[in-house]
Amino acid sequence: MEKVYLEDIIDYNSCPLLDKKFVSNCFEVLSREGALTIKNFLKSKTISSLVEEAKNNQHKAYYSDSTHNIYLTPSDDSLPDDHIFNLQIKSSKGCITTDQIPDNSALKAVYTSEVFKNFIAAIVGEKTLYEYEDPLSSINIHYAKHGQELGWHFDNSSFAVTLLLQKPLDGGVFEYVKNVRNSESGEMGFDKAKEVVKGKIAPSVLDLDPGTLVLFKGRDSMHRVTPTVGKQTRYLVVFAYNSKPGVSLSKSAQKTFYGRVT
Ligand SMILES: O=C(O)CCC(=O)C(=O)O
Ligand SMILES: [Fe+2]
Repeated sequence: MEKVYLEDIIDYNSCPLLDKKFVSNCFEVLSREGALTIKNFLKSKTISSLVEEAKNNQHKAYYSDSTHNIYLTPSDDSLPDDHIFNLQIKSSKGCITTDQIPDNSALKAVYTSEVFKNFIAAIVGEKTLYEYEDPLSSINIHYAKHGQELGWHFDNSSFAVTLLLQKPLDGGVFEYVKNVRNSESGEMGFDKAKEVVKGKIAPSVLDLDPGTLVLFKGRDSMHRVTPTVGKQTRYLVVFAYNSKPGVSLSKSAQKTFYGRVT
């Protein structure tokens, strides 16, 4: 097989991932802002081939239409129905999994490369990052068609790495409010979360173009993606890592996100 070179996929001018100064600046921005965007991370020829690949695999996507609370946990019966903890939010999307992405995809070359893993680890302050043990959860592509959206939520994982491949004609905007909750201290941030949901706190908006890499501290920053508007589906890649080896996504989470378990 032909050898894949990272520098043919990633634009090293926009993202000099071996440059110590660039990496420490990324670390500072993520710590301060709760989010970091790197524009033109992908070379333009990589974007077009990945859009083509994502389009070719879209028919395999599992579409889910669900309601959930902002913490992505079951409701608490001891709290009133109208409590922010029990407020039900709607989300809908299509999703394909690692095993549905071709082995020769540039996405797998980036995700598995030591250089990229070390780059992400340094920015999020981890020593080493590990792939998911199960064959579904490491790389996902999300598809949001007209009207589909991700409602307000906090992630289960402390950080997320995403890569936008195709932007919709309108909508599909990533909005967030940083540090609503403090998962380390156990502060749930009920009052602030209520204000976010009611639109009383203006969220920050990430301006994303195809090829932009995003790192995001989603466990404490509340976020959503507004409904896609128009005929062009939003394509978004999620790279998921763990700070420990041998971790699989729980069977119940696999069922919810992917409609199947392994
Ligand atoms: O689609 C995005 O930009 C964010 C995705 C997200 O928040 C999630 O998968 O939890
Ligand atoms: Fe999220």
